[in-house]
Amino acid sequence: MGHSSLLVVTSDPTQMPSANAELKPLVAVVMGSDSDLKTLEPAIEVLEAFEIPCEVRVLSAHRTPEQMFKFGKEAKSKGLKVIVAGAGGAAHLPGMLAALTSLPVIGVPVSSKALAGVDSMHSILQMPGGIPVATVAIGGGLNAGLLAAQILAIYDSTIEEKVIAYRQSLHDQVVEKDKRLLEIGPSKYLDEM
Ligand code: RP5
Repeated sequence: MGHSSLLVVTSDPTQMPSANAELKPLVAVVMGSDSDLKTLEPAIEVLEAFEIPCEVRVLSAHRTPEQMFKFGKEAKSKGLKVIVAGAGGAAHLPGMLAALTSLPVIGVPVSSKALAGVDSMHSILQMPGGIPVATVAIGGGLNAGLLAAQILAIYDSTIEEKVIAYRQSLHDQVVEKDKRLLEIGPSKYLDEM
């Protein structure tokens, strides 16, 4: 796994802990099927890059409801602080987990074959009053991981510094691109892309 925008937070990627490191997980990244893993991968990557221990699970609201229920009921007492939950189609996992725990749940709509993820988005987004799920864009794994980090950053200044450094790196990349575009013009720039 690797993401160029994240290089700012560690100069040596080999020193990054794995997603399922020995440390007690603070974030859970859960998905309805292993077919969702590609979509959730950027969330796992950014949490790894920020050195936030996380637990990665496949838990289906429909195929393994008992496992999902147990996970949701035990999440808080295990020390988890935030749950990132991705699902596609009739995407009930994020909402069901939100119903089972008071921890914040960030929902990631996974793009579906039939409806390009609009079904997933509506399933995750349209929660009844009282049981919120913070829903990111269709396929928005990266933002889900970042939002989880930002929630933890409220009380952890080390994580806050990493969030700020990450944003600075985004800023610097755009400034650099603008500079290059001005230097060589759009047609040469496109040739280089
Ligand atoms: C949902 O059904 C999963 O979240 C997944 O996005 C979708 C399809 O699952 P698979 O048939 O690929 O296992 O529960």
